[in-house]
Amino acid sequence: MKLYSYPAAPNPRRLHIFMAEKGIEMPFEPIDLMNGGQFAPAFVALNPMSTVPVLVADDGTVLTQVVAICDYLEALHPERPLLGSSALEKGEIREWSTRIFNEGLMAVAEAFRNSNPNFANRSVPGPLALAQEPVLVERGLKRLELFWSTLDARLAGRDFVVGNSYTMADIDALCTCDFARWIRKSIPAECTNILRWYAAVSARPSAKAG
Ligand SMILES: N[C@@H](CCC(=O)N[C@@H](CS)C(=O)NCC(=O)O)C(=O)O
Repeated sequence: MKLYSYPAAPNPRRLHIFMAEKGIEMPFEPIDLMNGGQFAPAFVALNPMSTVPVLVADDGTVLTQVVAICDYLEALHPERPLLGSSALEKGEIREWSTRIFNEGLMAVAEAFRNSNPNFANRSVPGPLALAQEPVLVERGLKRLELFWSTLDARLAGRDFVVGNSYTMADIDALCTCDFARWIRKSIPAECTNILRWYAAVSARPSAKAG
């Protein structure tokens, strides 16, 4: 098994925190996103979408999605479940992970990739050279405002996004909060539930991954 990654980027970081929580280690090859490593021919042959993380299983199967890699690793290492134990827990964690990804992380990504000069003509990951659209910065920021209020309401009276223990939903929310700093947005002062939760989850040793 081998992992190709750039742990500081928000999507790979979701996986690295997941692995740190479960104590999983594996051979690792860094792909330097800052210097075009994702477009090197050998990596494109592995993942034509030029995104990280990528996991190559022992039989050569290639997984390119954080959720797919986490599903696979959770099945191999069921101890300390991060994707739920009961049927309903699994559903609720996937519900919140997906919402946090779509409504939070993608909102930040939309604002970031359409404004940062280093991403000119790279407003979406992958081989398409798509120009930045200022209107998408505005849209991403509006979506982020809604995300803050959604997450704050969810965390009222709760220590974790789902259930009574730390799960993938917390990992996704933590990575989204930290990614928001890349567009100089921090958790709003009025979101006291998020701030309380963030202080606790960011103090976990696994938060240093990525
Ligand atoms: N859907 C993929 C998204 C992965 C993704 O977008 N990764 C970003 C880093 S956060 C990437 O590889 N970007 C390459 C680029 O910007 O060229 C997943 O969930 O794993």
